[in-house]
Amino acid sequence: MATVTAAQACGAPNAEPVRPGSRAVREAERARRAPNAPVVSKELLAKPSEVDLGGIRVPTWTFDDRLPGPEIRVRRGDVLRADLRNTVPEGVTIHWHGIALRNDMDGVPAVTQEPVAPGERFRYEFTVPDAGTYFFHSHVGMQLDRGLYAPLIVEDPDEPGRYDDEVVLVLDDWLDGVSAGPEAQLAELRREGMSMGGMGHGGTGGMQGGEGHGGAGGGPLGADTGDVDYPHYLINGRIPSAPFVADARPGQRLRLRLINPGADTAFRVAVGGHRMTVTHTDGFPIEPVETDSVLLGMGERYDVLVTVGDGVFPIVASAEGKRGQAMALIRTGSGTAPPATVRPRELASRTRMAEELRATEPVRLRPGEPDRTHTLKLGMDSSAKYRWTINDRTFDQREPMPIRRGERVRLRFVNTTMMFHPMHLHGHTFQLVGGRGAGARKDTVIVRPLETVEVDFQVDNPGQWLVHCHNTYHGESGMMTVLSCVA
Ligand SMILES: [Cu+2]
Repeated sequence: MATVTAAQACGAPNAEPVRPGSRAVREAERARRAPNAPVVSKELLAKPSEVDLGGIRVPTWTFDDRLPGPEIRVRRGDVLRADLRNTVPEGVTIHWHGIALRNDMDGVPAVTQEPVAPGERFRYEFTVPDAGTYFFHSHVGMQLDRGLYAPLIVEDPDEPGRYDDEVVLVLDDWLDGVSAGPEAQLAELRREGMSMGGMGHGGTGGMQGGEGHGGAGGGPLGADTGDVDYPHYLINGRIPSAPFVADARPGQRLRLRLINPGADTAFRVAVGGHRMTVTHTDGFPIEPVETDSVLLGMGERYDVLVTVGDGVFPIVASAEGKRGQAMALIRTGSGTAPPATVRPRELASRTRMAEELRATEPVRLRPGEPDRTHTLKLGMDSSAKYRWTINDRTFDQREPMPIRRGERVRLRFVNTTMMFHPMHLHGHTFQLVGGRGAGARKDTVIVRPLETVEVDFQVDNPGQWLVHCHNTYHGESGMMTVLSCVA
């Protein structure tokens, strides 16, 4: 079948796609970089490893033998130089999730680079323009559902610092080395189809129940929240019976940086006995709101402030609509640790969704109408067992969608399926449209069953940019496409 180029799709015969290796990409990087920008160097070794989940040892693939991989911490404006050496038996890339970086460092196979072959090295080097909570992960195949992920924290030198200390909490759904590995799990879904594979019982969901919020019953994400029934859920690589513990002092104000690199699980997070104040989502600040819990789709991040009491408190990340949970502890004084199955009452009340949030004034897009709108119909091919599509096409059949530098582009995600899809855009941070205007700035947005969500962004970063469902099983089964900058 003939490939349709972005230029043809655009209808302008002289419009050429801006390639990752093009001069426009190099010049955009030069414009971002301050003359004496500090360089932060990091070596990353992708390797087969055995990790301890808390009494359960499992073989998997890691960065530097750790789960999560080693945290990288830089300041806004720094240059991050990360030298990847790959010793796992498949090609690996690193995607710097949420960072508006130069296109040739974005780590997307078939779009921005070839996977780094076993035994090979690759140097990622780019300016980090925005502060916030991010993470990095391999973007090859099902590797995100192994251990190839780690937090990336970008500090803001000018931030007023309205907190005493911070805790990075990385959530995950885990099966690698326990039950079937991710490739076998995907093969089973393709063999059995969604209704029989994985969750296998129609996804009874609704454990949190009765919010009347979503389009398909159950909790706010609908009745069917996932395809895979995981044996374990983790916070910072630990199961609830041997949890990660954060030590603090009573009365301290903690900034919790919540990151969901899970492959097929949304997490509802609450701190027992505490309310939280949400301050950021996907790295960018919002007008603070109080809540009992936040809900993170795959690929999303939330920063919340908690003023901790005296004692030992659970941070529970409940697998939304599934059985099971992850747990960590905050310990500020004496007290008995709660059991691994503790269900803080904060989980039961209504959670905050992204569309209720407003960007702070400095990070809002200027009010205005889009120059161009692309509709992305999220679908499932009912004639195939497990085939997820955007505009009726899988990734290998994609028709890149043209965008032009300087344009304001609207993406309209139309979900025609009965599952939610956390849609992630590379290279840009969009703004949610609707509500009271000035929606949150994000790079990943939950699109609930049968729902339409619109987001706007300013095309200010030239290149070829992936947009895809961050459910790894959906993405790998076709639900990815490319926004193609044309010049
Ligand atoms: Cu999806």
